[in-house]
Amino acid sequence: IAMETEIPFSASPCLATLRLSEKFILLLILSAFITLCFGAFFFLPDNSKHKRFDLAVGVQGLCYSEESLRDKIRADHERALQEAKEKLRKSKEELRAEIQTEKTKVAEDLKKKDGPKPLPPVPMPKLVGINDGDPGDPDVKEKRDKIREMMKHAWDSYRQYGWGHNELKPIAKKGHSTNIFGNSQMGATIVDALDTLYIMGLHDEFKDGQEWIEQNLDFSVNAEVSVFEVNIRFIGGLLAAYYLSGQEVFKVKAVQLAEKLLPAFNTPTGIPWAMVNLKSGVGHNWGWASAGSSILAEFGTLHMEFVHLTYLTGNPAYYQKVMHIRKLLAKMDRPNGLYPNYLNPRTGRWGQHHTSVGGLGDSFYEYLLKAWLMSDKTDTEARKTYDDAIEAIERHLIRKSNGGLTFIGEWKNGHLERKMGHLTCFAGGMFALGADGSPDDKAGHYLQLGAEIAHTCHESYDRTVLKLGPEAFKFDSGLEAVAVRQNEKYYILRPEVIETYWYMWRFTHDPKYRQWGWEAAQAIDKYCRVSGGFSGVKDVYSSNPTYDDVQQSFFLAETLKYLYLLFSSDELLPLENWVFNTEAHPLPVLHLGNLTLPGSQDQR
Ligand code: DMJ
Repeated sequence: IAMETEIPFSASPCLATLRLSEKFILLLILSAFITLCFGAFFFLPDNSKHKRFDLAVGVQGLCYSEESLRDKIRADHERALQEAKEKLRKSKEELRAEIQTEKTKVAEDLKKKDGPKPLPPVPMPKLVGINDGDPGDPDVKEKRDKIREMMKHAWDSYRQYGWGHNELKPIAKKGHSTNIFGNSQMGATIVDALDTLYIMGLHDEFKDGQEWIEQNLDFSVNAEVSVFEVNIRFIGGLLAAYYLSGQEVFKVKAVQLAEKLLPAFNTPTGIPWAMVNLKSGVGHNWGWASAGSSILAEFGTLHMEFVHLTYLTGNPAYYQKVMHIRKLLAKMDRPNGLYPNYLNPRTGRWGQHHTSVGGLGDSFYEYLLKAWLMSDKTDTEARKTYDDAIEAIERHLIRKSNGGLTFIGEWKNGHLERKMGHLTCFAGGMFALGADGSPDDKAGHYLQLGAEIAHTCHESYDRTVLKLGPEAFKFDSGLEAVAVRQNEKYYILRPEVIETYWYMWRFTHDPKYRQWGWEAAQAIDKYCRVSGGFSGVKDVYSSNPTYDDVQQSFFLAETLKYLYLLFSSDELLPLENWVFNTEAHPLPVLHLGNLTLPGSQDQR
């Protein structure tokens, strides 16, 4: 009773009149009812529960009304329909290639989860002549020291104003990049310059570069890069730095980057796209290239680096990719025996019939010869392909001008254009390098051809005001070895002419090649040197030229390296043991007669 009076139900006269047991039963019924209600809510199917909840919230004006929900569903359906339509518009091959890219990506992600696998140890090829190269003669040594000083100025300026950027703007004194590197900041100059620093004995600078690479060089960037440029400058540069210094980091980085390039090969034909996004693996071609074509000099300049990658990793994929390209080309008809510069990776058909030994074609021929040399002359298929290609080039593209200058023109739809590019000048060195081993004992002929091209290219320098060569020069209407159009009068620190002087020097020891090289070095130092590095010039025929304000990475990789080698003894990087990639990165000869590359048996 005392309890009764304590019960706060006193507010309700009805409850207050109930007995304790009756109140207890009432409480029990009430709690059973509440449990039932909750249970019913939880056992309802999920979607109706959410819908009710959403609608309830919607009613309060917070989220969706029933109508907006319907709109949303409709929009979703339309989007899905649109995507399906787009998929249908793509060809079967494109879809297959896309699926393949996706698959590779998933496989790569899975691999990454397991962590990077250590690379298998492989025997280091014999490395001969990787330091010194003292020329003996004090006068030559002085010239060599001057080239080393120029390298130091180029490097120090980049170190100070452009560090980590791809290239340098030596006038504005800040970093620079071009579309070949996408929007990446991958220190192209550092990677390209490493081996030059090494052979010049600039070891502190080399270490500085190595440290940057260890700490900063990352390829998981959302950047669309040129497969060719990244291969010759980065993979070539890293591999050469690895072989010269023995530092594992360079090999590891080269392989990481190579993996990022592989999705570019997922095309209907296996001919790679010109560009690939390093993050997504999606590839495509340059908008300007004949009807969506890939470029001969780009997909044809991967062989040396990819063979080395297979050698160093034991992964046959690299070798197989480049051999596939070779086999595909071998099966194709060639107009007049010439290789057109454009090939469509979707259809496997040639694009515009334009053949050149300069831009768009050049290093394809170079790599055929060098594949043979790099295999210790065992890759006779490459040699034969080179010989056949050069024979057709000589027949259709090489002529003598009225003034007696041998030049290599360009073949455009059945017509010979009597114009030669600065880029084409590398061919003098190539002919000399390929002389030994040429068919029908024509070694003398090819050495002579190399000398004639070197002479013509020297004339193209000598006939300017600055004694530097223009980008392109003509051989008609009385004009010989001079640029006619304003937009062909520039010099952007290119190496090809000096490259040919160096090869000619190695094969003939004719002092004129050192003389010509020295003329070029002095002209570069006089007209291209500025306080912030070295710059290209816009008009080699003007005594007061304007600068283009770019210090190209190949100036450090190639131009200065070839000059340094020209004034060194032949013991530095002998050509019997080293083959230079097209960016002047030396790779050792692989004695493939004594070893088998993984994947090479399947190709036969
Ligand atoms: C370099 O990147 C390479 O030599 C390439 O093969 C073509 N030319 C540039 C330098 O001119």
